[in-house]
Amino acid sequence: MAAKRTLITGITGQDASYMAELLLSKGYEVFGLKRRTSNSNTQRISHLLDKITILDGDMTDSASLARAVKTSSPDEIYNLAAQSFVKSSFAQPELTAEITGLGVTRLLEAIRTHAPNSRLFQASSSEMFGMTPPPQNEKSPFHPRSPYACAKMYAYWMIINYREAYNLFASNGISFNHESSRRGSEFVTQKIAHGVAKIKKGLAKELVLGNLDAKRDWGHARDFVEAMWLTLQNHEPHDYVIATGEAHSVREFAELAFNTVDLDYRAFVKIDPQFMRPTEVDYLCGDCSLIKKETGWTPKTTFQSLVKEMVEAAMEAETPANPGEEIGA
Ligand code: NAP
Ligand code: F7E
Repeated sequence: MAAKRTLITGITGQDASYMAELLLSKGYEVFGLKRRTSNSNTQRISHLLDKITILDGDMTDSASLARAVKTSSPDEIYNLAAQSFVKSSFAQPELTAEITGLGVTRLLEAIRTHAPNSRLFQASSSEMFGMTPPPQNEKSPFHPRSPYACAKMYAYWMIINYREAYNLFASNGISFNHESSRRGSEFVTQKIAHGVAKIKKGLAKELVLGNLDAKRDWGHARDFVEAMWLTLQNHEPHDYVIATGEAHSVREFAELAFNTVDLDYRAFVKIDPQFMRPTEVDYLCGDCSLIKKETGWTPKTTFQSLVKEMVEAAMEAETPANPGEEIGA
């Protein structure tokens, strides 16, 4: 039997790096959509570059998406591209809508024209629940609290609309936060992990954060891409919440991360309102019983081992000769 073919958008991102590893291990032929950048940004997939085919394209450019879909002729498509940083979406709401929202419509049109029998996974977000109290599941109402979440809402409904209107096999995975040592440096978990490592090694004196009371349901990206793959192996397209079912505050994350290297976070963490958001999402905790029941998926990584893994990786990466980037955002 011929190998299955897949197109992954956002191939330079955290999730795509794990998704490409997973699909290669299953024998897929992998194509990755990458936008042009002035500097190389393929660090997360450098170990995979001789095994996958990179296609040039941008979520804001319909023709490039159509070409990518036509060239890859995929059985499965994982749309992991987005302007994914919530805080930046307040500064760049229109760009976020273009990439994270309208980009999905462009991709759906390319699929409808060139690969109508393929299966599409859309990376929807728990941010869409926003103000809705936990536990959040597939039946919970949405109340987005950022331009990012609004863009994801638009994309979510376009997936459902194209499924109903054109019979496309298109599914939303409503993922809660998932992290790893490959997480972007501005997200709070990675900012804390590297802040801890810098302080422990004498490369920084403090770590400046925003709202320590926000609660998130944090899982591991490696576990979450498995749920994404399982979502597309269903007989029918279906939207699922992907989560661990356990929430912790930013404060708890910081406390545990500092404890990992025998430090007390209270001595080093400072608060600066510049890291707060105009509208915050206070408490996300997913109820993932449906995907567990229907696909057998279950998250494997505990909160404690996630924090430990991220701090240990940061300790290895941060050296006086290579002090990493300034931690902003
Ligand atoms: P990420 O690390 O920020 O990766 C995003 C990817 O999208 C990068 O490869 C980025 O390319 C690419 N991209 C951005 N703008 C683009 C454009 N105009 N055209 C083409 N590609 C573009 O995000 P992630 O954490 O892997 O998340 C993957 C997806 O899941 C995203 O859609 C995100 O919104 C969603 N999601 C993530 C989480 C989470 O906790 N990680 C939770 C829920 C949903 P560059 O490298 O060039 O910037
Ligand atoms: O913030 C608080 C911040 O930026 C988490 C994306 O993958 O998950 C992610 O979005 C919490 C927020 O992730 C700092 O206010 C405190 O309450 O790591 P974050 P996020 O906004 O939850 C969802 C599901 C996605 O879909 C997104 O794509 O931490 N916080 N102090 C801080 N956050 C940051 N970044 N920096 C701080 O200094």
